[in-house]
Amino acid sequence: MAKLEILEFPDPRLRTIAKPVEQVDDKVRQLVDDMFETMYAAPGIGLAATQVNVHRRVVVMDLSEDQSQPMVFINPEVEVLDREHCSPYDEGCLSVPGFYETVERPEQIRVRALDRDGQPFELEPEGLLAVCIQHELDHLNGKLFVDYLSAMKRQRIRKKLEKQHRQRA
Ligand code: QAP
Ligand code: CO
Repeated sequence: MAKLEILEFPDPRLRTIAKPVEQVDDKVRQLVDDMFETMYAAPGIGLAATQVNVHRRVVVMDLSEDQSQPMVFINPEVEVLDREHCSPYDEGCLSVPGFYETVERPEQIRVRALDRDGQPFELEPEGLLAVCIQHELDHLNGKLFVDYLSAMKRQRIRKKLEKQHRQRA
């Protein structure tokens, strides 16, 4: 197991579009394990491979309080079942540390993905699960929750994070 480095906004590598996983093999399962270790250490509730600079379509999530509900989504696809009904949620992101902003997303979705054994499964998630999987799928497409905010809010967040990165260097 290894903890991986998390890329932070506005790192241009976060804009990479991830490629599908062709075969769910031990190498992919190793990545999944390392992503869980990284996410639990943070701590966070969701992490996409893009955020650890691996540009493959892999997402891990755990919404429980006690690391008891690990979920793996390989090559996830989201189908919006009702475009009209969106719900607001205060989102954060391990790649945008310290910032939470309200984002509206469709609440009725269906998710199809492969699990860590390469078996296909389907979900109709609700609430935070539905929000989180859409947030993570966005990462695989090079999109961040700050992209839904006004240019002014996004710029303010970018400036603050750039300043932190300069101070760290
Ligand atoms: C995505 O985000 C998410 O700012 C997962 O300082 C979050 O795990 C989807 C975190 C909320 C929907 C709603 C953020 C940790 C973790 C921070 C995370 C921070 C430390 C974020
Ligand atoms: Co995120």
